Amino acid sequence: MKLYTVPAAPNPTKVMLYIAEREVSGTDMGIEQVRVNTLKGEQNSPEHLQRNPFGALPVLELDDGRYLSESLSIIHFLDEKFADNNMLGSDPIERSFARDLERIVELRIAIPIGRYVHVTNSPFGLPADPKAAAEIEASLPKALGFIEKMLSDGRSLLLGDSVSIADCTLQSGLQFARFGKSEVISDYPNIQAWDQAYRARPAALSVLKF
Ligand SMILES: N[C@@H](CCC(=O)N[C@@H](CS)C(=O)NCC(=O)O)C(=O)O
Repeated sequence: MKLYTVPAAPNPTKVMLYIAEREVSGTDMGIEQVRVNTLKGEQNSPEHLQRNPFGALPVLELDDGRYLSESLSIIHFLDEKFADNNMLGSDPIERSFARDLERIVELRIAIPIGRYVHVTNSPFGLPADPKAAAEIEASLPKALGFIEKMLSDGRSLLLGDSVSIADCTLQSGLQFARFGKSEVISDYPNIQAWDQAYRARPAALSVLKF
């Protein structure tokens, strides 16, 4: 299989962190990672549009030549395909809580951070939009406060002591904030501590660039 991806972008990073975490814990998925340079617009090349007509990353090319083009679908596919020692586990309740928190983190933190970077300091050179930036600044504290409170019991990772897909997604969003020089967690000491600890993990060290 091949993963078409790009460093620093949140959705590709989420999948790269998931794969790296699984590799560190002993699962070699044999996935070749192929870089598509979004700063050069390669995601809109005819070659990539044939993989994903929406011109986005990541894309997982299966061995039969078909493509999965949504980051979470890719993670769920890999977690089911390589089920031994998988990240989501087999308990329906634990799996559901991990998925639930991942959705909260992506929809309420990672996606708004992605938009925030693009309206304040876009790597694609998009025009600044102070009104949109202010709206996102106003919306983020509710979700960040929720995570801050969750971490206040001293747990090392978002769902306890085992890494989850929510950790991968939160770090992918926070890396993009660092890439875009957006300070989003300075008022949240528990999230800062989580961030430092997560970034020291071997999987994170092998994936993160910022
Ligand atoms: N819902 C998709 C979103 C994919 C997406 O928007 N990827 C971004 C990078 S984080 C991208 O490829 N952007 C390039 C572009 O929009 O031109 C997923 O979760 O994979």
